[in-house]
Amino acid sequence: MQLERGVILEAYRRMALIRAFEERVGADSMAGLIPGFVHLYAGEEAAAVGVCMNLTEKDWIGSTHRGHGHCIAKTCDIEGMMLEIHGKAGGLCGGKGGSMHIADLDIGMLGANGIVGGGPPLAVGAALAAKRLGTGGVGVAFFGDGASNQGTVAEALNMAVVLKVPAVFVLENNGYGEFTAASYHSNGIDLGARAAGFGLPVLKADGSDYFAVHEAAAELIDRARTQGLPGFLEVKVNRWHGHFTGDSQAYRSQEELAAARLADPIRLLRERASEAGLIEADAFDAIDQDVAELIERASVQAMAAPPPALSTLTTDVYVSY
Ligand SMILES: Cc1ncc(C[n+]2csc(CCOP(=O)(O)OP(=O)(O)O)c2C)c(N)n1
Ligand SMILES: [Mg+2]
Repeated sequence: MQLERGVILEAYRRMALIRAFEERVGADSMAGLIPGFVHLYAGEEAAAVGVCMNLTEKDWIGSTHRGHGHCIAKTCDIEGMMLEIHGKAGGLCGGKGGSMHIADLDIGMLGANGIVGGGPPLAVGAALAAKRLGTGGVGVAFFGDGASNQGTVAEALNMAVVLKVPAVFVLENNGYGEFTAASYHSNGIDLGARAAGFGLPVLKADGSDYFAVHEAAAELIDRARTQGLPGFLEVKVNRWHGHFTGDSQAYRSQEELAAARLADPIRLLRERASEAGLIEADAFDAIDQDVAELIERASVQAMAAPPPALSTLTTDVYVSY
């Protein structure tokens, strides 16, 4: 572990923010206070943060329907996200997108995405733009094991290799596509091997281990940035909640759910940093306190905020270039 104290604290802050955000949004969704579907990212925090701590605002990410964690890891504004999820004016997309369509192009967040497998082609496009414009930026796509069966993903992997663009594909393998286990939907095969078949270098990391994800992602992102070449990272993660809030997960055993909770990426980061004598408990506790206050404020504010004005109904429908 060679990371600096400040980097680890920032990683912890982003992971703690994701966890608290998701627990609050989950509770509010179950109470019927949030319109539309909500897919929670809790348990997978080290994946988004381990990757995004290697990125800057000139880099782009494409996300998924389970996108809140990616947004927070890429430093989207928390209050703007909460307003957006509640469908309120002042939300990051004017309150018209909701949970699955949070985007912030100013900081390289191309958007959560209701289209499974929609992120990888966007990231290839962003990587191609970065190459042509010479920005030094990288395009990163997050997608799931279920998405890896989509043709769009295969096409994106192939195009990234053929066009030699700085794209990094991050497969978040949580073992399920909705309610169907990967053992059935992909016959349990090694999904990273598919990417190797397209000629991409493939790394794998334990998605509960922030340090492992950060290190593997750093290698691929650095290669993309300096050599302009694509790479593929598979992280094994645990989905703590159901596919969406309200899914009772009757198709998973109690033992499996308990094991998923044991591999808590936030607790593991804390323990590793404490054992290494790098960070004392007080510093983590202070972050937890800040995070709790921010999430409470954002949630209360979002619930009290007005919806978008009727006069804006037909704006934001098409992009003006
Ligand atoms: C093109 C498309 N097909 C199907 C769906 C319905 N759908 C939503 S999420 C999902 C499963 C995605 O599984 P995975 O990619 O593993 O992501 P996870 O939910 O596990 O994060 C499906 C099939 C969709 N949204 N878009
Ligand atoms: Mg999945």
